[in-house]
Amino acid sequence: MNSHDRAELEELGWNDRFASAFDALGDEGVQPGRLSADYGTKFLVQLAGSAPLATLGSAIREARLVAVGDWVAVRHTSQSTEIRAVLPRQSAITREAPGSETAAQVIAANVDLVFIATSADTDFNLRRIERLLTVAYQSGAAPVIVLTKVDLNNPDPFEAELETIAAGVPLIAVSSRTGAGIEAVRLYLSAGKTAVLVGSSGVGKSTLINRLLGGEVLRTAEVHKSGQGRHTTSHRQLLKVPGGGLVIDTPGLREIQLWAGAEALAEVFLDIEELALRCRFTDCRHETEPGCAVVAALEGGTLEASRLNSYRKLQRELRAIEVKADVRLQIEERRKWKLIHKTVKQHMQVKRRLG
Ligand SMILES: Nc1nc2c(ncn2[C@@H]2O[C@H](COP(=O)(O)OP(=O)(O)OP(=O)(O)O)[C@@H](O)[C@H]2O)c(=O)[nH]1
Ligand SMILES: [Mg+2]
Ligand SMILES: [Zn+2]
Repeated sequence: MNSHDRAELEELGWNDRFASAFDALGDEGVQPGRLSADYGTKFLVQLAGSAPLATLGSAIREARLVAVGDWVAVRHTSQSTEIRAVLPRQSAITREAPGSETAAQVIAANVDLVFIATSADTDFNLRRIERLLTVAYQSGAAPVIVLTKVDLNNPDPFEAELETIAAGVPLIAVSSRTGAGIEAVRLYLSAGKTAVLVGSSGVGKSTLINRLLGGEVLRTAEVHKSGQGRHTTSHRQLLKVPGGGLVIDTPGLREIQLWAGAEALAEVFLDIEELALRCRFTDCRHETEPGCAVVAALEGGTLEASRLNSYRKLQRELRAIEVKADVRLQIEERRKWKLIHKTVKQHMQVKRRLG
């Protein structure tokens, strides 16, 4: 590969790890490209110098094995372009595939940032943001919350509510109508870095991307009270942002089914996890157990019942999809640490009392 081609691929997110995975294929007849749109049976692939429509090679066959954002090896001739291999992913946003028990569906591959979009209007829903945060943490990409349509309402109360569930997560208030916050979003994008926008249908994901691109590239539509106009974006698409960076538009998820590990859950619900450390029993279910710190916080008013409910709900879902033994192992491991922390704490207390 010449240096010009390499520079072009780097703008698309190519790096040394992808390069060595590609070299390891040992196939002279293929070149690397990034899958930038998924049309079901055809896929747009960005190569150095061109962007042909590709089909799946016989070694891949199933469309669900590739996702927008994937780096692929293609055989490209004047007659056809065929995807021969998918390079190992460095991160992926996944959700449980509809109708399937265990298969995870990849929403976007090789992403560095997840912009969680939520609008400052009646569609605002903290529980949904918690879910999306969990999905983001699980993916290996960093979350950023984007509060959209702030021209419609005063963003302060929305921001205050977000603060209660996502302290420490960057938050940007934007209006694609007035242009407020768009440059702040752009600051998160840099050459070769990929961001994905997720959030309900109609929150203004595509409109925001059009703003970043500086033109009406993506179709957007008004949402009527009847719900019509929802799901305007029908396929996932990766786009290059002028000035650096890449962004993936996704259709508003109908149901973001949780496909996240226990660790991600713990990160989103740190407050509850911390309370749980103070329960008398390490396997406390925070129901009727004596000495339960979670129930105490609930009664004392420092923990919202709705927050505990969504924690419980996510935990149940997690248990339902927790099929892999390694996830169970992680939980066991966490329990062990919890015990250790607890003994250390007790030890310190005893020491303090004696000293
Ligand atoms: N007032 C206001 N309206 C906005 C803003 N951004 C988007 N909209 C409107 O919200 C509607 C939905 O916007 P889209 O960008 O299509 O929403 P989306 O999130 O891409 O929706 P899906 O593709 O269905 O997932 C359109 O009518 C937009 O004009 C904004 O900042 N302020
Ligand atoms: Mg859209
Ligand atoms: Zn408890």
